[in-house]
Amino acid sequence: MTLTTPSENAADAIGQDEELARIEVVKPVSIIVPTYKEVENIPLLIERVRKLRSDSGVEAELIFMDDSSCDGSVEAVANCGHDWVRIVERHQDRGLSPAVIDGFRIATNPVLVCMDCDLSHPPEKIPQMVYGLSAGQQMVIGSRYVPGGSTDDDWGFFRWLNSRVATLLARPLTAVSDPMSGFFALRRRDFDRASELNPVGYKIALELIVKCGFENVGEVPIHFSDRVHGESKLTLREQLKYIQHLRRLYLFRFANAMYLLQFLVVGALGVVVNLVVLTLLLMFGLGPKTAIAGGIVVSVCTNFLLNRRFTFSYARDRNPFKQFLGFVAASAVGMAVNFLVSIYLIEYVLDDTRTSIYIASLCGIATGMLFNFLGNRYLVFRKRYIQ
Ligand SMILES: Nc1nc2c(ncn2[C@@H]2O[C@H](COP(=O)(O)OP(=O)(O)O)[C@@H](O)[C@H]2O)c(=O)[nH]1
Ligand SMILES: [Mg+2]
Repeated sequence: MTLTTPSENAADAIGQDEELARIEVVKPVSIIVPTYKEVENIPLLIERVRKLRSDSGVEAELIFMDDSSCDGSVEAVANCGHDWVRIVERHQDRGLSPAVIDGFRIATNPVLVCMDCDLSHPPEKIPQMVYGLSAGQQMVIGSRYVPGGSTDDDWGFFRWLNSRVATLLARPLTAVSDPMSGFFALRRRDFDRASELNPVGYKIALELIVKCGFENVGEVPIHFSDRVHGESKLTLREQLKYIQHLRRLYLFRFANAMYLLQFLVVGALGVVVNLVVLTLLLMFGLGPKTAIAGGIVVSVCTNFLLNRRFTFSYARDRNPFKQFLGFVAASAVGMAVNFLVSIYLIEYVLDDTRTSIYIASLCGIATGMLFNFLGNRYLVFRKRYIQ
């Protein structure tokens, strides 16, 4: 392993000269670059990294993780004439994040860097990022949004807003100002400790921050240049996957609160279903008791399906019929309470006008839902819930 001292430039740029004395090494770096149809950019990035190596003394290997672009990328790397550059052609589990994770796994150096191939991210910032790691930070992000960071002028308002809203949605997970960045560095040993990596879409840095439990994340300002060659692969579909990704990360970080929240949201939808069915049955001339019972039965079924699909989705692979029986058994008390409270209110407290039936039904739903939740919380889904 080759160890070199950090460059003076990096220390100056990060503004922590006094700390330089206690920083001993800049470790060799593995730069992982996910690529898909980037043949024009590959030689340009190799040249930038070659210059970085010779100017800063940082020892770096450069690994392109290519998802079978078949556009001459493999040949471009083979012909570059540097033994510190290689390309891995992937044929399975395609996608940006899986490519980066695979790249980190095969990297040979103790510092891992991820960056785009399109020259949006300046490799010249890598020494400064590695310096941050040496100074104790767990991850260092090349950030557009810290003082000194910037983006090209032709970022339209909607692109800017999109990025900002995405960042805001991640705020409960991390206070980092640019967790959407695809340019970051971390230690290999921290990556190896990450549990259950399961990123969907593009936000691999956010995935690592949450799954590695990073609290000390540094940010280095970068100028984010728009790509000149090739096209962005960030489609609307990829952006929608972000919502799915966020849900998983929130579940990972705030498991118990998230289960409860989802159960309540499903319950609230159940109220709507219950009332719609009740209204329809009354319209068809059925009596209030039958209509209330019908609303309860239908909403219990939809609640089961939604809870199985979302709230307790980890249990989706289990037998649905058995689960339904368990759910019904656990909810039976809730249903009975719902029905009895509604009937009691109509018969003894209110009257049987339409408004009274609605009020009685809502009171029944609220009490029944409480029993329903307790039954599921402490019976059907008990083990996982407590974990
Ligand atoms: N291996 C692999 N790389 C990808 C894939 N999609 C995008 N990339 C690469 O990931 C990096 C970021 O993608 P890009 O299209 O620039 O996204 P943007 O910067 O958000 O517009 C680029 O180097 C792409 O070539 C993919 O499905 N597989
Ligand atoms: Mg890009």
